[in-house]
Amino acid sequence: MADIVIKNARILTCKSSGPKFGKYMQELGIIEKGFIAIENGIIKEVGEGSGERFYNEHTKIIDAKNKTVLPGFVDPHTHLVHYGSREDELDLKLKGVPYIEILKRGGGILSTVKATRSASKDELMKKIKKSLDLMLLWGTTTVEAKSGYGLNFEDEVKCLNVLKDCGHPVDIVRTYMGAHAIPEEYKHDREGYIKLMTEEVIPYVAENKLAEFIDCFCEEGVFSIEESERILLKGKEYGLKIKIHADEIEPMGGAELAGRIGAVSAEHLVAASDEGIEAMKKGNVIPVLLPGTSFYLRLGKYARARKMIEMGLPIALATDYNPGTCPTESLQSIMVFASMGMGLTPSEVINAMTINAAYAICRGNEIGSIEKGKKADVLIMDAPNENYIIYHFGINHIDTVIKNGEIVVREGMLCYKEGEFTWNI
Ligand code: IZC
Ligand code: ZN
Repeated sequence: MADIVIKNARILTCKSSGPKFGKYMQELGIIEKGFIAIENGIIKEVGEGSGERFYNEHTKIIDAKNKTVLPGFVDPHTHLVHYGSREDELDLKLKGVPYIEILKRGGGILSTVKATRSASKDELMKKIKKSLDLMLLWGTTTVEAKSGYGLNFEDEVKCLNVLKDCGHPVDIVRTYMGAHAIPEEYKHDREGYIKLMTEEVIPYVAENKLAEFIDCFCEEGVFSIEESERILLKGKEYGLKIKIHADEIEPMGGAELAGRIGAVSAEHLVAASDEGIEAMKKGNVIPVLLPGTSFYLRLGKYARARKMIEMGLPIALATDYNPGTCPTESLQSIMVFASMGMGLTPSEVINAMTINAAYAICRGNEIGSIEKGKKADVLIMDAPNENYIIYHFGINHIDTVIKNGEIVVREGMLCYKEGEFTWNI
């Protein structure tokens, strides 16, 4: 018997036993008129028909006629935990002052560091819960979240603990990203800051299981290739898995580095070279593309997604939600940039935000598709098909969100009770 059965559904299962690469990114594993039976937070069965054999008097039956049903979105790259905002930089940005120049003047990341350091754990918690509610409302059921606005020992640990303790229905996968910028107090002592990370923070974070991944902003004017390699490999030595901000603005060779040191994913890649893409393929690195950031930085170009797909890579997409270069929690907004900016089809976009995004955070066996035995993270969208979701843009198509088998959004409105969700993955 099932707790919930969704029937009359056009289901995009996104079924796959690994990340979908190359031409397989076109396949959504569609069941035209099917059902999903959910019990104890898990998908018990998926198939054609209405699943009557799973009904009893307690089963909640949801009729999804004329709607599209798909896996909960997975956002594999966000800077969720931060305080304050940076709308005051909009003017500089529009006047053409480059992002890295704003950072060099003590703005950008460093202004968010100031705000984050002075915020209490409670204040940060309140802020991230507001963002997580928005994510849920727009269909995101699992999110990766990086530290990187504390930069000293105490505030990095504070931010990772906020993520760990927040108890929101959206599952959070934590990444330590002390290598996001050199903090003001180490402006003349880069080596001192790198030592703080590699000798004190990384061992503490790993031993206390505060993060599962390590990430580094490998960029001209931020961390060099050599520094990034040293920091990321120290994390690996302590059991953290590697992610890297690679070739976002300048072609630094970050993609090549990702391939060489066994990164799970490399992110951004707007300026990645052919050799870099080749190295990622050889090293089984998942490219996580962030087209909302290209748009918002007014770069005038996007990562070469089509080329990566032609070369047989599995692409994932993320928001990059952060207060500087992409202040949005909405993956549905990112869909439009992925499609209109990079030429991805709706099927490719949906696979990139579900099954491939799940693999980009090493959760491909649990989430990212609608398959028997996986977590019941399911979206019902008020759209007749996948094309419509991108075609009618800038609005929220979510009707219902089911997270871990619980209905948390109904008719586009939040309906979970605070305090009842305490799990974390
Ligand atoms: O706050 O500017 N790119 N890190 C790397 C960011 C953007 C976040 C920010
Ligand atoms: Zn980022």
